[in-house]
Amino acid sequence: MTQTTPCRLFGSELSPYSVKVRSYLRFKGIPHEWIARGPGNDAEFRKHAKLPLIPLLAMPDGQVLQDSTPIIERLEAGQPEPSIHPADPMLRFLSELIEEYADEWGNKQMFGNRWRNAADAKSAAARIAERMVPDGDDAGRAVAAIAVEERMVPRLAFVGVHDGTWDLVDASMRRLLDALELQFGLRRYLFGDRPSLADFGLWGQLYEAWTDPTPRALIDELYPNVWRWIARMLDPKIEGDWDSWTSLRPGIAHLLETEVAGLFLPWSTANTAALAAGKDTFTVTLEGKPFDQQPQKYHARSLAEIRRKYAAARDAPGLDAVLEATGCKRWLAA
Ligand SMILES: N[C@@H](CCC(=O)N[C@@H](CS)C(=O)NCC(=O)O)C(=O)O
Repeated sequence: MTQTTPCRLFGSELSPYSVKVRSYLRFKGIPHEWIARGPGNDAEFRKHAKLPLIPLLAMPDGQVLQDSTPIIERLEAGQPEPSIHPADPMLRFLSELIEEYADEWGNKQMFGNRWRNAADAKSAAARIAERMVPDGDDAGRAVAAIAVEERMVPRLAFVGVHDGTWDLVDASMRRLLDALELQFGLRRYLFGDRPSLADFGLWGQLYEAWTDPTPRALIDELYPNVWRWIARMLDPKIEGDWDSWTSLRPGIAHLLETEVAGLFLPWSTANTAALAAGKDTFTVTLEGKPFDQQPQKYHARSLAEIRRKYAAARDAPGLDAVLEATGCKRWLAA
Protein backbone atom coordinates (compact mmCIF):
# COMPACT_ATOMS: atom_id res chain seq x y z
CA MET A 1 0.00 0.00 0.00
CA THR A 2 1.31 3.46 -0.80
CA GLN A 3 2.17 5.49 2.28
CA THR A 4 0.40 8.83 2.38
CA THR A 5 1.15 10.14 5.89
CA PRO A 6 4.69 11.47 5.79
CA CYS A 7 7.41 9.97 7.94
CA ARG A 8 9.54 12.38 9.93
CA LEU A 9 13.27 12.43 9.24
CA PHE A 10 15.27 14.06 12.03
CA GLY A 11 18.58 15.11 10.55
CA SER A 12 21.03 17.87 9.87
CA GLU A 13 22.19 19.52 6.69
CA LEU A 14 25.71 18.98 8.08
CA SER A 15 25.32 15.24 8.70
CA PRO A 16 26.42 12.93 5.86
CA TYR A 17 24.22 10.05 7.02
CA SER A 18 21.17 12.32 7.31
CA VAL A 19 21.40 13.76 3.80
CA LYS A 20 22.09 10.24 2.49
CA VAL A 21 18.72 9.03 3.87
CA ARG A 22 16.95 12.18 2.63
CA SER A 23 18.27 11.65 -0.89
CA TYR A 24 17.06 8.04 -0.73
CA LEU A 25 13.55 9.07 0.42
CA ARG A 26 13.37 11.58 -2.43
CA PHE A 27 14.44 8.93 -4.96
CA LYS A 28 11.84 6.46 -3.71
CA GLY A 29 9.11 9.08 -3.62
CA ILE A 30 8.43 8.27 0.05
CA PRO A 31 6.51 11.16 1.64
CA HIS A 32 8.61 12.66 4.41
CA GLU A 33 9.14 15.76 6.47
CA TRP A 34 12.71 16.91 7.07
CA ILE A 35 13.05 17.95 10.71
CA ALA A 36 16.27 19.93 11.16
CA ARG A 37 17.43 18.66 14.53
CA GLY A 38 17.58 21.53 17.00
CA PRO A 39 16.33 22.85 20.32
CA GLY A 40 12.76 23.19 19.02
CA ASN A 41 12.37 19.43 18.57
CA ASP A 42 14.53 18.17 21.42
CA ALA A 43 11.68 16.63 23.39
CA GLU A 44 10.26 14.77 20.39
CA PHE A 45 13.70 13.54 19.34
CA ARG A 46 14.57 12.29 22.82
CA LYS A 47 11.24 10.49 23.09
CA HIS A 48 12.06 8.51 19.92
CA ALA A 49 15.83 8.08 20.10
CA LYS A 50 17.41 4.87 21.37
CA LEU A 51 20.79 6.42 20.53
CA PRO A 52 21.58 10.15 20.54
CA LEU A 53 22.31 10.00 16.80
CA ILE A 54 20.87 11.36 13.60
CA PRO A 55 19.43 10.41 11.20
CA LEU A 56 16.32 9.15 12.98
CA LEU A 57 13.22 8.20 11.01
CA ALA A 58 9.85 8.20 12.77
CA MET A 59 7.41 6.15 10.68
CA PRO A 60 3.66 6.87 10.50
CA ASP A 61 2.93 3.52 12.20
CA GLY A 62 5.00 4.55 15.25
CA GLN A 63 8.14 2.59 14.39
CA VAL A 64 11.41 4.43 14.86
CA LEU A 65 14.47 3.63 12.76
CA GLN A 66 18.05 4.74 13.32
CA ASP A 67 21.32 4.16 11.47
CA SER A 68 21.31 5.02 7.78
CA THR A 69 22.10 1.61 6.26
CA PRO A 70 19.43 -0.34 8.22
CA ILE A 71 16.95 2.51 7.60
CA ILE A 72 17.46 2.22 3.84
CA GLU A 73 17.42 -1.59 3.91
CA ARG A 74 14.19 -1.63 5.90
CA LEU A 75 12.45 0.83 3.55
CA GLU A 76 13.82 -0.95 0.48
CA ALA A 77 12.39 -4.28 1.72
CA GLY A 78 8.97 -2.71 2.17
CA GLN A 79 9.01 -0.87 -1.16
CA PRO A 80 11.43 -2.64 -3.54
CA GLU A 81 10.66 -0.54 -6.63
CA PRO A 82 12.34 1.46 -8.02
CA SER A 83 15.25 -0.64 -6.75
CA ILE A 84 18.56 0.81 -5.64
CA HIS A 85 20.23 -2.57 -6.17
CA PRO A 86 21.69 -3.56 -9.56
CA ALA A 87 19.79 -6.54 -10.98
CA ASP A 88 23.03 -8.58 -11.29
CA PRO A 89 23.69 -10.07 -7.80
CA MET A 90 27.44 -9.60 -8.22
CA LEU A 91 27.05 -5.88 -8.90
CA ARG A 92 24.59 -5.60 -6.05
CA PHE A 93 27.16 -6.92 -3.59
CA LEU A 94 29.88 -4.63 -4.98
CA SER A 95 27.50 -1.69 -4.49
CA GLU A 96 26.88 -2.79 -0.89
CA LEU A 97 30.62 -3.11 -0.29
CA ILE A 98 31.34 0.36 -1.68
CA GLU A 99 28.58 1.80 0.50
CA GLU A 100 30.21 0.21 3.55
CA TYR A 101 33.57 1.70 2.49
CA ALA A 102 31.96 5.13 2.05
CA ASP A 103 30.23 5.12 5.45
CA GLU A 104 33.19 3.89 7.44
CA TRP A 105 36.31 5.06 5.57
CA GLY A 106 34.97 7.89 3.39
CA ASN A 107 33.85 9.57 6.59
CA LYS A 108 37.51 10.00 7.61
CA GLN A 109 38.12 11.99 4.41
CA MET A 110 35.14 14.27 4.95
CA PHE A 111 35.56 14.63 8.71
CA GLY A 112 39.31 15.24 8.40
CA ASN A 113 38.87 17.99 5.86
CA ARG A 114 36.09 19.58 7.87
CA TRP A 115 37.70 19.67 11.30
CA ARG A 116 41.47 19.74 10.60
CA ASN A 117 41.58 22.89 8.51
CA ALA A 118 40.85 26.04 10.53
CA ALA A 119 38.81 27.74 7.78
CA ASP A 120 36.67 24.64 7.20
CA ALA A 121 36.14 24.10 10.92
CA LYS A 122 35.02 27.73 11.35
CA SER A 123 32.65 27.44 8.40
CA ALA A 124 31.08 24.15 9.55
CA ALA A 125 30.83 25.27 13.19
CA ALA A 126 29.09 28.50 12.11
CA ARG A 127 26.58 26.57 10.00
CA ILE A 128 25.84 24.15 12.84
CA ALA A 129 25.52 27.02 15.35
CA GLU A 130 23.13 28.82 13.00
CA ARG A 131 20.75 25.89 13.35
CA MET A 132 21.13 25.69 17.13
CA VAL A 133 20.49 29.29 18.09
CA PRO A 134 17.26 31.17 17.34
CA ASP A 135 17.17 33.96 14.71
CA GLY A 136 18.67 37.32 15.47
CA ASP A 137 20.97 36.26 18.27
CA ASP A 138 24.43 36.81 16.72
CA ALA A 139 26.29 36.77 20.03
CA GLY A 140 24.61 33.51 21.01
CA ARG A 141 25.53 32.01 17.65
CA ALA A 142 29.17 33.04 18.00
CA VAL A 143 29.38 31.40 21.43
CA ALA A 144 27.66 28.26 20.11
CA ALA A 145 30.05 28.07 17.14
CA ILE A 146 33.06 28.08 19.47
CA ALA A 147 31.47 25.35 21.57
CA VAL A 148 30.77 23.25 18.45
CA GLU A 149 34.38 23.54 17.29
CA GLU A 150 35.65 22.64 20.76
CA ARG A 151 33.43 19.56 20.76
CA MET A 152 34.15 18.38 17.21
CA VAL A 153 37.90 18.97 16.73
CA PRO A 154 38.91 16.46 19.47
CA ARG A 155 36.71 13.89 17.72
CA LEU A 156 39.32 13.73 14.95
CA ALA A 157 41.15 11.36 17.29
CA PHE A 158 38.18 8.96 17.34
CA VAL A 159 38.21 8.67 13.55
CA GLY A 160 42.00 8.22 13.47
CA VAL A 161 42.76 11.47 11.69
CA HIS A 162 45.91 13.14 13.02
CA ASP A 163 49.30 14.39 11.77
CA GLY A 164 50.56 10.85 11.34
CA THR A 165 47.62 9.66 9.21
CA TRP A 166 46.24 12.69 7.40
CA ASP A 167 48.43 12.47 4.29
CA LEU A 168 47.20 8.95 3.66
CA VAL A 169 43.53 9.86 4.24
CA ASP A 170 43.79 12.96 2.06
CA ALA A 171 45.51 11.04 -0.76
CA SER A 172 42.75 8.43 -0.45
CA MET A 173 40.11 11.11 -1.03
CA ARG A 174 41.95 12.35 -4.14
CA ARG A 175 42.15 8.80 -5.48
CA LEU A 176 38.45 8.28 -4.85
CA LEU A 177 37.65 11.54 -6.64
CA ASP A 178 39.92 10.57 -9.57
CA ALA A 179 38.15 7.22 -9.92
CA LEU A 180 34.69 8.79 -9.67
CA GLU A 181 35.56 11.50 -12.19
CA LEU A 182 36.28 8.80 -14.78
CA GLN A 183 33.21 6.76 -13.84
CA PHE A 184 30.85 9.72 -14.10
CA GLY A 185 32.30 10.72 -17.46
CA LEU A 186 30.60 7.64 -18.89
CA ARG A 187 27.43 7.28 -16.83
CA ARG A 188 25.13 9.30 -14.59
CA TYR A 189 25.65 7.24 -11.43
CA LEU A 190 28.21 4.74 -10.17
CA PHE A 191 26.69 1.54 -11.60
CA GLY A 192 24.85 2.97 -14.59
CA ASP A 193 22.23 5.59 -15.30
CA ARG A 194 20.32 5.01 -12.07
CA PRO A 195 21.42 5.42 -8.46
CA SER A 196 22.64 2.48 -6.36
CA LEU A 197 23.13 2.06 -2.62
CA ALA A 198 26.83 2.90 -3.24
CA ASP A 199 25.85 6.29 -4.72
CA PHE A 200 23.85 7.20 -1.62
CA GLY A 201 26.70 6.27 0.73
CA LEU A 202 29.47 7.98 -1.25
CA TRP A 203 27.31 11.00 -1.89
CA GLY A 204 26.51 11.65 1.78
CA GLN A 205 30.21 12.10 2.49
CA LEU A 206 31.15 13.93 -0.71
CA TYR A 207 28.19 16.27 -0.64
CA GLU A 208 29.22 17.29 2.87
CA ALA A 209 32.84 17.70 1.72
CA TRP A 210 31.62 19.90 -1.10
CA THR A 211 29.82 22.21 1.38
CA ASP A 212 33.17 22.87 3.14
CA PRO A 213 35.44 25.51 1.55
CA THR A 214 38.67 23.52 1.00
CA PRO A 215 37.31 20.34 -0.59
CA ARG A 216 34.71 22.40 -2.43
CA ALA A 217 37.45 24.42 -4.16
CA LEU A 218 39.18 21.18 -5.11
CA ILE A 219 36.04 19.55 -6.51
CA ASP A 220 34.90 22.68 -8.34
CA GLU A 221 38.27 23.10 -9.98
CA LEU A 222 39.33 19.57 -10.82
CA TYR A 223 36.30 17.28 -10.75
CA PRO A 224 33.48 18.60 -12.96
CA ASN A 225 31.81 15.21 -13.43
CA VAL A 226 31.83 14.60 -9.69
CA TRP A 227 30.39 18.07 -9.15
CA ARG A 228 27.53 17.35 -11.56
CA TRP A 229 26.84 14.02 -9.82
CA ILE A 230 26.85 15.80 -6.42
CA ALA A 231 24.16 18.16 -7.75
CA ARG A 232 22.24 15.28 -9.40
CA MET A 233 22.16 13.22 -6.21
CA LEU A 234 20.27 15.92 -4.32
CA ASP A 235 17.21 14.57 -6.13
CA PRO A 236 18.31 11.40 -7.94
CA LYS A 237 16.25 9.88 -10.73
CA ILE A 238 16.25 6.89 -13.03
CA GLU A 239 17.79 8.11 -16.27
CA GLY A 240 18.57 4.75 -17.86
CA ASP A 241 19.63 1.21 -17.01
CA TRP A 242 22.35 -0.50 -15.00
CA ASP A 243 25.65 -0.91 -16.85
CA SER A 244 27.34 -4.25 -17.54
CA TRP A 245 30.38 -5.40 -15.60
CA THR A 246 32.44 -5.17 -18.78
CA SER A 247 31.79 -1.46 -18.96
CA LEU A 248 32.04 -0.84 -15.19
CA ARG A 249 35.09 -2.98 -14.55
CA PRO A 250 38.03 -0.57 -15.02
CA GLY A 251 36.77 2.04 -12.58
CA ILE A 252 35.12 -0.20 -10.01
CA ALA A 253 37.97 -2.74 -9.94
CA HIS A 254 40.47 0.08 -9.39
CA LEU A 255 38.42 1.44 -6.50
CA LEU A 256 38.08 -2.02 -4.94
CA GLU A 257 41.77 -2.75 -5.27
CA THR A 258 43.26 0.53 -4.06
CA GLU A 259 40.69 1.84 -1.60
CA VAL A 260 38.55 -1.06 -0.38
CA ALA A 261 41.20 -3.83 -0.27
CA GLY A 262 44.17 -1.48 0.05
CA LEU A 263 42.93 0.64 2.95
CA PHE A 264 39.43 0.11 4.24
CA LEU A 265 39.20 -3.66 4.77
CA PRO A 266 42.62 -4.15 6.42
CA TRP A 267 41.93 -1.16 8.67
CA SER A 268 38.46 -2.39 9.63
CA THR A 269 39.74 -5.93 10.22
CA ALA A 270 42.49 -4.57 12.51
CA ASN A 271 39.87 -2.52 14.36
CA THR A 272 37.79 -5.65 15.01
CA ALA A 273 40.85 -7.62 16.14
CA ALA A 274 41.86 -4.82 18.54
CA LEU A 275 38.41 -4.81 20.14
CA ALA A 276 38.48 -8.59 20.54
CA ALA A 277 41.89 -8.29 22.22
CA GLY A 278 40.63 -5.49 24.51
CA LYS A 279 43.22 -2.99 23.24
CA ASP A 280 42.90 0.80 23.69
CA THR A 281 44.64 1.60 20.42
CA PHE A 282 45.70 -0.31 17.34
CA THR A 283 48.20 0.15 14.54
CA VAL A 284 47.79 -1.28 11.07
CA THR A 285 50.24 -0.95 8.18
CA LEU A 286 48.56 0.74 5.23
CA GLU A 287 50.52 1.49 2.08
CA GLY A 288 53.67 0.63 4.02
CA LYS A 289 53.04 3.18 6.78
CA PRO A 290 51.62 2.80 10.28
CA PHE A 291 48.04 3.97 10.78
CA ASP A 292 46.97 4.16 14.40
CA GLN A 293 43.72 4.98 16.18
CA GLN A 294 41.43 3.93 19.00
CA PRO A 295 39.22 0.96 18.12
CA GLN A 296 35.51 1.69 17.60
CA LYS A 297 32.69 -0.80 18.19
CA TYR A 298 30.46 0.57 15.47
CA HIS A 299 32.91 -0.30 12.67
CA ALA A 300 33.24 -3.85 13.99
CA ARG A 301 29.47 -4.33 13.85
CA SER A 302 29.27 -3.03 10.30
CA LEU A 303 32.23 -5.18 9.19
CA ALA A 304 30.41 -8.24 10.56
CA GLU A 305 27.35 -7.12 8.62
CA ILE A 306 29.16 -6.76 5.25
CA ARG A 307 30.76 -10.18 5.85
CA ARG A 308 27.28 -11.59 6.46
CA LYS A 309 26.11 -10.04 3.17
CA TYR A 310 29.13 -11.56 1.44
CA ALA A 311 28.38 -15.01 2.86
CA ALA A 312 24.84 -14.71 1.49
CA ALA A 313 25.98 -13.43 -1.93
CA ARG A 314 29.11 -15.52 -2.51
CA ASP A 315 27.47 -17.85 -5.03
CA ALA A 316 26.67 -14.91 -7.31
CA PRO A 317 28.28 -15.72 -10.67
CA GLY A 318 31.59 -13.91 -11.09
CA LEU A 319 31.67 -12.37 -7.61
CA ASP A 320 34.46 -14.41 -6.07
CA ALA A 321 36.69 -13.93 -9.10
CA VAL A 322 36.34 -10.14 -8.85
CA LEU A 323 36.88 -10.09 -5.09
CA GLU A 324 39.90 -12.37 -5.47
CA ALA A 325 41.44 -10.33 -8.28
CA THR A 326 41.01 -7.05 -6.40
CA GLY A 327 42.35 -8.41 -3.09
CA CYS A 328 39.02 -7.99 -1.22
CA LYS A 329 38.20 -11.65 -0.75
CA ARG A 330 40.65 -12.56 2.00
CA TRP A 331 39.20 -9.83 4.23
CA LEU A 332 35.57 -10.69 3.57
CA ALA A 333 35.90 -14.45 3.88
CA ALA A 334 37.66 -14.15 7.24
N1 LIG B 1 26.34 4.87 11.27
C1 LIG B 1 25.37 5.87 11.63
C2 LIG B 1 26.13 7.13 11.98
C3 LIG B 1 25.27 8.23 12.53
C4 LIG B 1 26.11 9.36 13.08
O1 LIG B 1 27.31 9.21 13.33
N2 LIG B 1 25.48 10.53 13.27
C5 LIG B 1 26.18 11.69 13.76
C6 LIG B 1 25.98 12.86 12.83
S1 LIG B 1 26.56 12.51 11.18
C7 LIG B 1 25.57 12.11 15.10
O2 LIG B 1 24.37 12.09 15.28
N3 LIG B 1 26.41 12.48 16.07
C8 LIG B 1 25.95 12.90 17.37
C9 LIG B 1 26.46 14.23 17.75
O3 LIG B 1 27.12 14.87 16.93
O4 LIG B 1 26.18 14.62 18.87
C10 LIG B 1 24.45 6.07 10.44
O5 LIG B 1 24.77 5.58 9.33
O6 LIG B 1 23.36 6.62 10.62
